[in-house]
Formats: sequence, C-alpha cells, structure tokens
Amino acid sequence: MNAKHLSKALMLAVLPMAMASAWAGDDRATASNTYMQGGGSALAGMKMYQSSDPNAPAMSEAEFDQSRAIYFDRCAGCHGVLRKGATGKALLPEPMQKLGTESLKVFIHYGTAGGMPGFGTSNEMTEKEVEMMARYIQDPAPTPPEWGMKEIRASWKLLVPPEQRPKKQMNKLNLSNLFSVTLRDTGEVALIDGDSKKIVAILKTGFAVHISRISKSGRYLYTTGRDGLINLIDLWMETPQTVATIRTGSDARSIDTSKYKGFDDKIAIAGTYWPPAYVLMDGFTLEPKKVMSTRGYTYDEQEYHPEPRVASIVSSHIKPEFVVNVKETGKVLLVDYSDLKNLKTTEIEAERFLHDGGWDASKRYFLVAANMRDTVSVVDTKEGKLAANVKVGVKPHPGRGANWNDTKYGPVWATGHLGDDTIAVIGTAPNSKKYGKNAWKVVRSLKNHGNGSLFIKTHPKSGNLWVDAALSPDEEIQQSISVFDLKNLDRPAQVINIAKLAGISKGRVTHPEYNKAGDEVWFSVWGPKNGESAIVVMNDKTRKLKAVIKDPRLVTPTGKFNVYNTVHDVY
Ligand code: DHE
Repeated sequence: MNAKHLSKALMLAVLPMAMASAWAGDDRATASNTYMQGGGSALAGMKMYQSSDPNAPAMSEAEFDQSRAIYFDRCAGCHGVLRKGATGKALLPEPMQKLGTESLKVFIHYGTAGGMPGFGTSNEMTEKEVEMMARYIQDPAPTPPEWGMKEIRASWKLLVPPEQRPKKQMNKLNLSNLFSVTLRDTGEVALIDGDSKKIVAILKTGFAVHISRISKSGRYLYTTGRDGLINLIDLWMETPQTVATIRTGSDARSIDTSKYKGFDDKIAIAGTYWPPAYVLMDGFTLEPKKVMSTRGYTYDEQEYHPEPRVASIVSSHIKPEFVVNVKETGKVLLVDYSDLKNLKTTEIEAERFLHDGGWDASKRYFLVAANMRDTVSVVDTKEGKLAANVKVGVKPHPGRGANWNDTKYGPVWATGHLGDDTIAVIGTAPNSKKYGKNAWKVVRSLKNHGNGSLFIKTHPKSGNLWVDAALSPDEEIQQSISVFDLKNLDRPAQVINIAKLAGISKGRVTHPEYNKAGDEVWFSVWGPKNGESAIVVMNDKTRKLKAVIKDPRLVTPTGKFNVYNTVHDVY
C-alpha cells in the first residue's frame, strides 16, 4: 500500500499510541529532534552482524545494508545504536512486530506528535525507503563491531614525534587569540587569526568534526570527528599541522586535556558514543593508555543499559580529574588521572540523558544539562557529589553556558533551551552569605527571541549576554540573536539579524564566541554545504558589525573555539 494513501482510520488508531508512549512534554519543538539526528554517524558505512528474527518480515541483504545506512544517518542519534531509546523511544523487535509494517510506515512517513519528524512528508525518505525501514526495525538491531585497545592502538599514527617538533613557537601568530572553527560538512577545521581575521590554515580532521579543545599550555589543539578520529595539532609549527591521530571508537563527540597543575598537556581523554567508553591517552602523542567502558546500570531504576554514551567531558582546574558525563545511565564520573594504573573514579548519580555543560565562575561546580529531563544537574567537584538537580525549561542546551555577577542575585550561570524560548538563570554561590539562598534555584527566566536555542555566551569583561535560536523553524528567528544588557535584565533583549549583516539569506546563526580581550563576539552563519557561509564579528560594546569573514573555504562553519577562552574556561 502506498504510504501517502494509508487510511485515515489506521492513522487514528496508531497516532494515539505514539503520543502515549512519547516522552513527557509532547509539544517539544520538532527542530530540536531534527538536531538530535545531527551529522549522521560514521557507523552508516560499517559492516555489521545481523541476526534475523523469524517473526520479522524478510529483508534481502541489499535491503538490510541500505536500511542500516539510513538508520545510522537518520535514526541512531535519537533511538540509539542498539535501539534502546534515548531522545526517541525504544524500537525493540517485539513491540515493533506487534505494531506491524503498516503502522510503522505511518510513524515514519508522518512523524509523531512527540516530535519525530515525518521522513516521508519531508521527502527525506522515499516511499520505498519508508516501507523498508518499517520492516528493518522489526528485526533485532545489528551490532556494530567493538573497538578495543587492539584496534585503538592499531589506528594510532604518530606523524611527528615530540623530539622532531619545534622547541619554540615558529610562527608569529598571537596564539592566545587564535580561533579553531569547525567546518562541519568538509571534515575540517579552519584556524583563524583573531587579530587580523585571516585564515591561517585549513586542516583535515575527522568526519563532521564536533569540538576543538586546547591543552593547558595553549600549544596543542585537539579535535574529535563524529567518526572518533582525533587530531592533535601543534600550533607552534610554522604553519600549524597535525602531529598525531588516533581512532578511539567509531562514533564520538568529546575530547579534553589535563589542566591540573603539574599535569599541563600531559593527558588527553576522548569519549565515545560507540562503543560506549572513554580512552585516556598521552597528551603529547595520543598514545592510548587505557580504555574504560561506560556500560552498566542506570542510576535510577538500576536497569542494565548496553549503550550509555559519553557526552561532555571537562577537565578540572582544582584536581587531577576529568568530569565524564554518561548520557543514558545519568551518571557523572570524576576520573582521577594521577595514577592510570590504579584508576580511581567517583561515580555520581545525577540525572539521565546528560548532554552538554560548563563550569560556574569559581570552577568548583559543573552544571550539565539532562536535556530530556528538563534538568540541569550540578556537580560539586570539590566534594565529589551532586549538589542539586535544578528543574529548568524544556530541553536545556547551554553549550558551556554563561556566567556573570547578577546585580540582584550575585554569581549566576545561565542556559537557553531547545524546546522553549526561555533562558534559565541559576544562582551558583551556595557559600555566599549574601547570595547563598539563591544557589541552585532559577532566579530569573529571560525571554529569548524564539525557541531552538543552542548556545549562549558572555565574558567577564562584557556587560552583554548573547543568545542564539539557531534551531527555530522560523528563518528570521534562526538568523537572529538576542543580546541582553546584564545590568538591566528587566528590559527586553535587542534582536539583531546577524545573517543579514553578512548579506546571507539562507543559514542559521549559531555559537557566539568571544575573542580573548572580551570586546568582540564571533557568530557562525551556518549556510548550506553548497551555499554561502560566513563568520560575523560583532563589537561587543556598540553591538555593531565589526567584520565579516567570508571565504569559499569556509564551508558550514559551526563551533568556534578561542584558544585563551577554551584553555581557561572563560564563558
Ligand atoms: Fe553537539 C557540544 C553532542 C549535534 C555543535 N555536542 C556537544 C557535546 C556533546 C554533543 C556531547 C559536548 C562536548 C563536550 O563538551 O565535551 N551534538 C551532540 C549530539 O549528540 C548531537 C545532538 C547529534 C549528533 O549526531 O552529533 C549534536 N552539535 C550538533 C549539531 O548539529 C551542531 C549544532 C553543529 C555541528 O557542528 O555538528 C553541534 N556541539 C556543537 C558545538 C559544541 C557541541 C559547537 C561545543 C559547544 C561549546 O561551546 O563547547
């Protein structure tokens, strides 16, 4: 039967089931779910073992291969590699077989009220693909290959050993004001000189590279691709270049490096979505030292989860520890890297579906979004325990968040939301006589110019707070940002269309990032792969355009990481 012509009766029978089983808060923005599909996964092209279930409809090998690739490109971000569910519901064979091919076609074609996009209505899947996917999810999920130390080590390439690297900085760049810019769809980063705004180098990295982080000394830059390929880039070379690479897994998002005194640049850590693990490496060479699985039990129901993905990782400034946030189990691990042979980890029960987060201004507390639980978990890294779970708006998404000294409430940290247009401002000074009572409470709720916010930023030297709404379905809103006056937060924000300033009509505006001095804010105008993109630099004081960086090589810029601010966690 043609999916377009499925009877209304069938739709009416099936959709209520979808609504009942979707997560609480069914009116969540569809845009945020589309975001969760992200850049697809490198698992799409990988051979996998397929066990077939006699109760599932038959599939040819070619259909299976094609469906598997579609699944990893479009579905795994929400439903998980093993289909145990995360942002999207679990898609396990038995319940899927109960629903049957015809009903499943309706879900896939039209989407659900819970926010799943309609892959047929949006023309992202053909009618044949919709039908094939409806059969595919009735079979057990194929398991991607494991990736242990043998494979990790075999993938390691030390291109320029430390002894062959320069003894001093060989270029004239003001490295502390350099920006590493993700060029998402070309698998590259652009290094841009923050002073001259000139592109210094474009370097090949992993697939749809996700983030850049910088070593404590400011010399080494680490990137991770979604395919788990890590690049170590030496910024001291005449033209900065990759000196080592490694694949820590086949699907990854996070990387960081040791910042505690005495451990400068020494240890790197990478988190993986698949297999779910983190890998500790030598910071100068990427030589792998230890791989630790995150498989285990959810913190609340204590049910076994085979795929607890590693989301954000940050590096402590006050202890030799990495803070590792495990999405599906809702646990935060404080990994003590001072003795890798006798590794000590503190396991903190936080909240499920941990994603991104940042430090408070004192760098004692780490605030991380449990986005599907509308919660920000606060970890006290000094005491090694949960300080609070703070209920915020719908699907918080802070990036690393923003810290300032509020005129009324003292030290605060803020996050925007994917699923509504609010900005939650949380008190962060539990030990202050004056402001302690505000700690871990939402003291203000500001109004953004739309929902679908990805990133928010300020700087200790700035009086402004800049917030994007990059995932708003409305073009005008996704191209604009809100800028709040931190001294007058009762006043509405000024809304500026950044894409228009760059003369670009198609593109989302995202990821504010300050320069080192804190007097410029850089935005990405993230255009289509074959269209125009730009970086727009705003004067923070006047809120007027300062520069537009355009170059045919700047394809789909998204995240931007200023060396100084990234090393020192200034935000
Ligand atoms: Fe991200 C940070 C995961 C989609 C741009 N993103 C993070 C972090 C995680 C994550 C776990 C925290 C890393 C850390 O701090 O160690 N992102 C995911 C996904 O799982 C998701 C939803 C889907 C996917 O398949 O990847 C996803 N992310 C995106 C995008 O589509 C974005 C907007 C554009 C892009 O480049 O892919 C995007 N994510 C970013 C950026 C950061 C980030 C720019 C770093 C923010 C910062 O300031 O530190």
